[in-house]
Amino acid sequence: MPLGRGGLNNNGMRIEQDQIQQHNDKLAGKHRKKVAQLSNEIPDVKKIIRQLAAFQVAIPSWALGTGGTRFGRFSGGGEPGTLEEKIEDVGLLHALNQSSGAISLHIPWDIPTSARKIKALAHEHGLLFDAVNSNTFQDQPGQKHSYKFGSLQHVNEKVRKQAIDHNIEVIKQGKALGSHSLTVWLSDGSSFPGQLNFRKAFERTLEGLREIYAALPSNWKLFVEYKAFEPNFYSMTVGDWGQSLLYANKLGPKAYTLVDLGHHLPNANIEQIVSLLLMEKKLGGFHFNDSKYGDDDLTVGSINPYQLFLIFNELIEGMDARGMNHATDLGWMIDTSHTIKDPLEDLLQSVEAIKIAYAQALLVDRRELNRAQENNDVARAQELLQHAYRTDVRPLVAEARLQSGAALQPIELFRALSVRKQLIAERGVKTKATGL
Ligand code: PSV
Ligand code: MN
Repeated sequence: MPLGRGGLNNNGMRIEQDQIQQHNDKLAGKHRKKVAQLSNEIPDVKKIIRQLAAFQVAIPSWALGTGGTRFGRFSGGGEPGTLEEKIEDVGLLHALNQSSGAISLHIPWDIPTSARKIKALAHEHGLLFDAVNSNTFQDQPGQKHSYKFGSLQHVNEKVRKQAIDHNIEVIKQGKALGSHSLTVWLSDGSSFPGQLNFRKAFERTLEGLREIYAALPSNWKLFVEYKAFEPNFYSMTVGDWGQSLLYANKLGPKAYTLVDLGHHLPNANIEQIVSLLLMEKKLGGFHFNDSKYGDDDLTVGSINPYQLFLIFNELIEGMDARGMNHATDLGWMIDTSHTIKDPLEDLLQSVEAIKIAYAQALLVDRRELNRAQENNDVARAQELLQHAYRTDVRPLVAEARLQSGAALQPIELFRALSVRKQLIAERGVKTKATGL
């Protein structure tokens, strides 16, 4: 397909409105029929489409390059080598789906040389900065003290101080960009029984988090992310939602638990965790991904879309019970790492899966479900949930995109415009995005 306007310019690749328009015009006829059909079946379709259009998911800067495993890495070419290029990539995603209006940065992988210029560039692409992430799980070149035996939990006060200072520096960077939250994920823990005094490790970590918390601006949130195992294999100092909630409660009202879907032991009931964290007013946000075995970092919805739907079902139930705004009151972020797909296609799929699950959960007849629950009508409750889950809501998600000026079929357009080919022409075949 010829590029028409758009393509490469001085600020990198852009997708122009007329290219989206041409694409949509071709698909509009069939699309409209599907929306009309659903509108007959679903009450208040317009409201659902409005809610879908408002729902934005932040893209992690570290998912824009090809991820690797400890066995190797297969680069895909045209990866963003600079923060500017990462913003350009998220700009492309957002132009295609108008649903990825924010980027989540990882410091020091993404330190801006000029916050003002980076902010202006993001603004040009219609992007905001979501949570900034600190990194005390790797040693950086020239770093004075090693994190080999942990950071905030470390037995040596100097290591702890270094980790605290780093987090305070990340808050500073985030402030300059207009971010409003800090995500702290600690790889701290132990790999062998006897290595660590659990209580002391907890207390040291809490003490460090207290100092970081004290440095937060008044309108910021601190997200405490937990993970069951890896890189430590015997204990993790923030290993589950109970531990995260302990820290968040002890820290104060600006501290919350962050749920990364891949950070649980097999078969954990994540939807129940979500429901109870919401009840406690301590759910801060999400890292969406999918997995079969552990922290697989796979495309959202690729393995277990029903679980994703059940999580959104609890989210809506709990958020509505507390009068929360679905779009803005929690941090919605993706945390995936693609090893064999084109990262941009993969992220488009992830955002789509999230919005599908959200739309399906919006369809659940809450009054009827409540009645079924109160009457111990188990079969009816299951019917209600699965009726919503089995509804093909893709036309509604597409309609929300259409009304927002995005593409009816983002991946199709991404391919038709040969976006990856152009990025390779711009950046080269052998590129490597910063990150793991
Ligand atoms: C750790 O596995 C994690 O989920 C944390 O969110 C990190 O910030 C991210 O992945 C990237 O390593
Ligand atoms: Mn995560």
